[in-house]
Parts: sequence; C-alpha cells; structure tokens
Amino acid sequence: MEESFFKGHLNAFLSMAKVDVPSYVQMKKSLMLPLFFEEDVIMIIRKAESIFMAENTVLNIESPLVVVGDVHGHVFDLIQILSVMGCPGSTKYLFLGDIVDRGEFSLETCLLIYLLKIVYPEDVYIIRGNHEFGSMCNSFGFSREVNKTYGRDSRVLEEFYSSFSYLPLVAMVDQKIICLHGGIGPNMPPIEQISAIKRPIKDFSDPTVSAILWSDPSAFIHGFHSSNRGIGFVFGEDSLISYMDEIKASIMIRGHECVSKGVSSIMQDRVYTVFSASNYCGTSQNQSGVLKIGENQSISPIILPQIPYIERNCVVFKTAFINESHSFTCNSSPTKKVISSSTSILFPKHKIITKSMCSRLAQIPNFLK
Ligand SMILES: [Mn+2]
Repeated sequence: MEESFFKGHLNAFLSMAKVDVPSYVQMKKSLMLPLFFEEDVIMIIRKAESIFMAENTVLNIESPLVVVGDVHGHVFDLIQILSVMGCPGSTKYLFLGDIVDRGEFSLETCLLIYLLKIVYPEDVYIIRGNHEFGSMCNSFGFSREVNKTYGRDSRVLEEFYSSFSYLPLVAMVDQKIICLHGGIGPNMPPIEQISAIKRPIKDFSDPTVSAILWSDPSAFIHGFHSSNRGIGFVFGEDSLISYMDEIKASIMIRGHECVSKGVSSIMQDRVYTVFSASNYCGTSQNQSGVLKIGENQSISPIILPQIPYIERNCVVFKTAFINESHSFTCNSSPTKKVISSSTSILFPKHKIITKSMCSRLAQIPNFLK
C-alpha cells in the first residue's frame, strides 16, 4: 500500500510533466505540473527523510552513474536529464545539492527528486548543497514558493527543512572520486572523520561543513584564501592535491558554480564543476551539463540543450489524483548520445517565457480539467 502511494505520485508527476520540453517551449502544449495535497507532500518528505537518516554522512557509491549538478528549481532541466539519460531503474544518479532556491520550481524539483529516491533508493543519491538550509531558503525563493502554495500555517516548509538537515554531505564513488557540493578548506579531516559528523545539521557553524558546502577551486591561487562569498574558502591546486593524496582519491566532482558549458574542469582534470540548470535564472546563457562516470571511473561530460527560463505563472498546476493507470513517460534505456549545442535550435529565441507569451499556449485538454 505504502509503496503504491509513492509510485503513484511519481507516475502522476512524470506523466503530467510529459518530457516533451521542445513542444512546451514552442507553445504547442500547455506546461503542466502536478499539485499534490499537503498531507501527501508531508508523507513524501518524511519518507525521504527516514531514508537519509539511515544513510551514512559519507555515501559509498559504485560506478557507473550520472552526476547532476545544481538544479536550483529548474524542473524542466531535471525532466530533460531523466528523459535523455534514462530513469532510475536503468540509470543511477547522484545529485550534488542546490536542488532548491533561485529558480521558479523548487517545490516540484525537490518533490520529484524525493519521489525518485523513495521509489529507487539504490539508484538515486542526494548530497547537500549550501541552499538546503532554512536560512538560505528564507531568502532565495524556496520558502516563498512553499508558503504561496500551501499557506504560511502549513507544516510543509518545516518538514522540508528537517529533511534537509539529514542529507549526507559527501559521496565517494568507487572509493576514488570524491563528490561534494563546494570543496575543501584548511584542516580538512579524513573521510572517516567526516563520516562521524552527526546529523541533523541545522547551520554552517561546523568549519568542515561550511568548507564542504561553500568552497570553490581556483587555478590562480596557492593554498587557501578566504572566499568572496563571505563563508568557505578558495583552494588552489596544491591544496587539492595534498588532500586528495591524503584520502587516496583521484578526482573531485562538485557543483556550486554556474559554468557556461554545464561542465568544466581545471587543475589537469583533477576537479570538475557540474551545473545542470540551463539559462540559470534567465540571466546566464549557460548550458545544462551532467557528468557520466563509467566503469573504471571514466568521466564523460554530457551537454544538454538549453531550456528557456520559464516563469512559475506560465504553468498550469493540476491537482494530482493518484490512479493506477498513470504510467512512466521516461526513456527506459539510457542514451549515450551527446547532444551538441546546435540541437538548441529546437527552441525559440526567447531566453525567458513570460506570462504574456503563455497566454498563447494551447488550451488545456478537456480530460484534464
Ligand atoms: Mn551552491
């Protein structure tokens, strides 16, 4: 019974948000996303939280898998990634955090990732970003979105914050590739000591936690510098190499910075940055990237077509009634094809889809009313 509840919600989500993003943005179809009942959302969050609690603070994951960088509420980039790379069940995923804030669909992005985690716990892993904290969400969009949807009296936001506080901090792939949201700071402890960090973590007061979640690499400095972000550090190649030698890791994969091609690497490919929200906030003209880690730790950057920035008021939210007939709309077989940036001619020129453009969208079909 419980299992069918979560599967039903996941199927409802995927069948409503049909993965036909090009048709959406060419305005041949209405953009549609599910609106779940408050009690159902709380059940989804609590179930996801119970899984995070049972996981270690440092995850051990085996290749092959797909690493997804910051999504920041760009739910249509996430749907495109699932469509191109394959659904969990056939493809394993690691999300590097910063799922919420900044973009317009943090609620749906987080719920979709939580549902995938619940239904495929061995195929979906999530580590924490610096935005999975109440202090950030209160300023960068997520709390506003949730309050607008469920009201200020609702428990939904607090439940989300509680679930964030149990997210793991680091993932080691094949014991060789260290994945985290930001980077490292001075006096980084060994992996066993990071594993011993107790959760829930409610703020950035622990220096190891803030270094992991906030730091950035730079090819232009030595050692560690303080960061312009006001928290965390900037680390040079010498600092990276000495920590990697200490923990016997070969490569670091992290998110946290918007990079124009979606994936970039510096320090002789020792550190990769992955960013998966395209046209970030409607102001950056970046592409969406993911990183495929093959067996034997081969690393392949994959660039996906850009999606115009879509405003929240362009989307029709339909109450999701869970019914057994909902079926998966994802590709079940992962594709190895790398989509070049030229595919983005599928999309119109607009960088931002606004409400006035939305009014030209097709009418909602009767059966969905
Ligand atoms: Mn970040």
